[in-house]
Amino acid sequence: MIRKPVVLITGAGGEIGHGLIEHLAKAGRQPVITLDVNPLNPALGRMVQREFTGSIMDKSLLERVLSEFEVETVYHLAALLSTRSEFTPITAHQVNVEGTLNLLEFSQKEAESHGRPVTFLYPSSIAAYGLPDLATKARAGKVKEDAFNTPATMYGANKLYCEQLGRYYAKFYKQLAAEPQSGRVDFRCVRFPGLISAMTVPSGGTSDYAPEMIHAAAKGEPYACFVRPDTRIPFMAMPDGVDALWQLARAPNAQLTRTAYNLAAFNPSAEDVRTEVLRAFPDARITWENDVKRQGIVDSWPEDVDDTAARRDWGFAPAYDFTRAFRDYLIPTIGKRYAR
Ligand code: AKB
Repeated sequence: MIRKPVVLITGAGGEIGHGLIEHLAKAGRQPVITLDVNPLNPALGRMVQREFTGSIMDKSLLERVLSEFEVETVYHLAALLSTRSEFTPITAHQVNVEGTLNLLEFSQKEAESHGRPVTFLYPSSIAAYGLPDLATKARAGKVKEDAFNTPATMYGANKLYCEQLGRYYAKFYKQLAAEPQSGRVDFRCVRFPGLISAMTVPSGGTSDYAPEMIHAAAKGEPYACFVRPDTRIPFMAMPDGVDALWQLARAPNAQLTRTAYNLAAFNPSAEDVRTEVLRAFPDARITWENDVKRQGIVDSWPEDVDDTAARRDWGFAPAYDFTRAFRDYLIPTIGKRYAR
């Protein structure tokens, strides 16, 4: 049987998956296959060559994918986000860590069977950082990749560890074996800020207050923001997030000096987001109702990150700053979405 070269997206029905499937379908370079616990919405499903409905924990399903397809690139997006992971830490570990290990091992086997490295794209997060208090956060400013790697959440710990697992597969896998085994998984990772999409509302994250505020206003619903007005963390418009993954996937390996890269775009306070939402939707009803526990998580994330390495190594350059993200992407697209 001749297996077909494809791109595999796990967690394809999630926020990033939506944008990525559309992006890859438009680029039209390689067929896409997907794996998600839920069926894709039919419009997305039509853009992919094959849709597997199932879990990344199901090794026999991964074997089936391996037997039918030559996977050359993996976008491993499936994960439980930070808020949800705090309620179910063991499940979070299973999905976020054991699931990622399954996908890394799957990629190693794919590469061994077709004889070329598998490019493995992994979205990590600013949750990989853990700043001890607000004074340190203010002093730290733009945090570099190797500083403050002391996450305060299960999700952050899972992401940081999986970054290391990916690096192990890329550089040291079975280093004592007679034949070198590493390098078959070409692991590349970005630490995403909070992502804001006009098309989907996130679920289970702690940076969700910004997208929730915008979507609620567009739907004409009231919104009680669970963080303080002065809360500040990095955010990014979804098209830039999708572009970044796609760009990193295509960068020549020799140019990459790291396996995990910070990405920065804009870092408004929650009050800045509210002000911009009110400019577009003057009748929006946005109030403040602090959730001290979720606030603690957001306070442990940096207020900004240093993305010099991504800009230098593979030309990362986000198209949307705060104002453009709202005026050219979020407001026009969201308006159309809820007008339907
Ligand atoms: C979350 O809030 O858990 C995510 C993230 C910052 O990675 N959006």
